[in-house]
Amino acid sequence: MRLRVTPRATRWATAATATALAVALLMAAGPPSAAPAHTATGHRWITDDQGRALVLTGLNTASNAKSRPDGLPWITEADVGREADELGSDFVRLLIQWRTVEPSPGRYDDGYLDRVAERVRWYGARGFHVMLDLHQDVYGPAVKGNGAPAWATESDGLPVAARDPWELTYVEPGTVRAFDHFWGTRRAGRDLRAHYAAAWAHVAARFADDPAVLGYDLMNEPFGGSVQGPAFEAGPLAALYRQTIAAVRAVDHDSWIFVEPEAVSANWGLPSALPYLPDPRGSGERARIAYAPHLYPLPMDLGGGYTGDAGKWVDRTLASWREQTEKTARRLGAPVLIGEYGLDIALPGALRYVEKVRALADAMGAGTAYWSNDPGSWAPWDQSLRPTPLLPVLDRPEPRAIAGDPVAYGWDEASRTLSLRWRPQAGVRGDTEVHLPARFFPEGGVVTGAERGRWDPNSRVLHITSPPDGPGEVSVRIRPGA
Ligand code: MNI
Repeated sequence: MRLRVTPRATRWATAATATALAVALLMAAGPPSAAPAHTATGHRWITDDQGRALVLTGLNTASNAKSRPDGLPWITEADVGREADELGSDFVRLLIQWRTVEPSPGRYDDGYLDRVAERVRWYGARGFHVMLDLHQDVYGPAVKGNGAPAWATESDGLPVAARDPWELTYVEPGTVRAFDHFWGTRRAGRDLRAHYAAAWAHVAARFADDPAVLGYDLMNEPFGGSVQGPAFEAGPLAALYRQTIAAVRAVDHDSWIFVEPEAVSANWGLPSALPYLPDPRGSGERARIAYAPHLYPLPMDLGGGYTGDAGKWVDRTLASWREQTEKTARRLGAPVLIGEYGLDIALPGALRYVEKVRALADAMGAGTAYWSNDPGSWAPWDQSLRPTPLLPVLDRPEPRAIAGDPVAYGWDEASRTLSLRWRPQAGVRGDTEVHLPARFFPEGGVVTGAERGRWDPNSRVLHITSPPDGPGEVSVRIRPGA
């Protein structure tokens, strides 16, 4: 399997399998359980330590951490600097691996966490927010995937053949068995979930007081082995999340905890049955559980571009993905972050697709992490670290932090206008900050409306201070300055 800059499947032979799986999952998805009365029904936001709503924009860094023995991504500090200067990211989904956190049962490698912390400092020095992602695909290296250590892989000697496309390795007998033993759904055995939760507690204790670390993505693209759909999400997956949330909260009261749905299904815009997950730090506005699903429309998994009939199918997927994501987020009382979206930018219509996803995220009030920061055909930089045509598309005018309750925001390229509305909230400190790329705002931006803007040419951020006794709603439009 090729894990680095993962190529999508190109053979339509897999379409039948994938469609059958999708139909089976659609039929299996039952009605979600009712939201508890204390769950917020309005839109929730990921907030910073000043209470500002964050619109996070960045890259997944990086796929090659999956396969490198040291479990670290390829980047140096200079690459983080390039990302800040050329791309204008303020967020990173940083991949870490269970195998390198806990190389033998109950023994943690703090040297590894030191090296992760060093990378967190590179980002923190440039004002980024970091989300740590305990990544897995296809369970772990012992069954031809990445993530789990060999000691936590029990495949009962069943075979695993590496399949092309790599996603099919998920359904090899040994891989399914390893997942079943992890989830404890086949027989009583070693409690691997307790190890997983304890490993997270160890990581969270290390980063609880690190101001650059916003939170933790508990498991990348969960897969249920032989238990699928609602039985998996409302059963063993929710149980693992509750156990891990409790373990993290025992050492870290305030960081955001991100949960993902079962990947196959939710990635394609199908329903998730993930239930409400209480946060021990409090309910309603106090809870800091966020929902971080991925977005990979099936026609693109099958190697299609954003064009023709496949393009129409992609548009339908985007609409159902939004509807299902918002439904699940309401049930969870959680803000949304698109933890992954991405594609080979050589595919026809690829750049239009990326613009479309970003506009969708703006309309949903969701942050985005593009997959991925691995130089090559999926990335904003090529193998020589020269910008690809994706870079300017990703570097889009965007609010970063909003000092109140956002109402709406969006970029209109035709009129070169970023519009932004919010309601100031008591107790929220700091400015509203808007990132304005040089491509559209060579001389910075000017604000229309009662508010004043202060342009910082170095960070390319416009700071907007709203009057403390301002109106109920602030509405500004930002246009290129002279
Ligand atoms: O496309 C997937 C994906 C497809 C199918 C399955 N199963 C059959 C369980 C699981 C996942 N994932 C999309 C991307 N996510 C990883 C990293 O998290 C990337 O390498 C994939 O491109």
